[in-house]
Amino acid sequence: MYTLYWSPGTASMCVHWMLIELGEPHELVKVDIEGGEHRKPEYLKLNPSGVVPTLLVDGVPLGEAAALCMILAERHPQAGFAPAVGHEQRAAYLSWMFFLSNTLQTAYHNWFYPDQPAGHSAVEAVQAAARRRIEACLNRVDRQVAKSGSYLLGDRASAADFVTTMLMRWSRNMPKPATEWPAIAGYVKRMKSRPTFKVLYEREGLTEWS
Ligand SMILES: N[C@@H](CCC(=O)N[C@@H](CS)C(=O)NCC(=O)O)C(=O)O
Repeated sequence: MYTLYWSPGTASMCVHWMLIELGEPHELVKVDIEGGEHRKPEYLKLNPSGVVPTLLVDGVPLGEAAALCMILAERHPQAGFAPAVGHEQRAAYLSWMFFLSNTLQTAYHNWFYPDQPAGHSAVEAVQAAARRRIEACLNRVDRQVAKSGSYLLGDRASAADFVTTMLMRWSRNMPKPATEWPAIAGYVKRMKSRPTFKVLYEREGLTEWS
């Protein structure tokens, strides 16, 4: 049994999606980010960074969306969402997961929360830098999916694809959305055609980019 602390369309989305894909029993606890619930002491006890998601795994609170997807993939290997240690795609899998989480996701964080790095006076400069960085990352993702086949690592979906699709979605209202990159557009369409995507959207109450 898992418990996911989540908020619609945020970094919890890839974890939620994987829970649905895996068919594992889980409880959902919605966190009201706009109401500041993620900064309250009770939530900070679970996630000291004060962000969503948090996943209770056997009662232990864990954070970091990409890591949570990796943990789920490894706990349920029958789904084949993580190349096993020694598999030829293992190194690429680890490398992409860190790139997605460490480089692309952090650039998005600056785009969506531009006052956080240096206050309100620096918002424009932070957003301009974040946009440049996001678009450079999208160039890389586009080149990768153009050469790799159906999914990020090849012909088989992995945890990296749930993280990637979520991150592609986040650009939908940006000046140049990810779907303007040709290979990403086909990739996103493929991922969105998974029946679980519809379930995820309904559960999170999302309508846009559907
Ligand atoms: N590195 C964290 C980042 C999570 C994150 O930034 N979550 C956002 C929502 S997408 C959040 O909770 N933001 C609230 C805030 O920063 O105040 C992860 O991957 O879990």
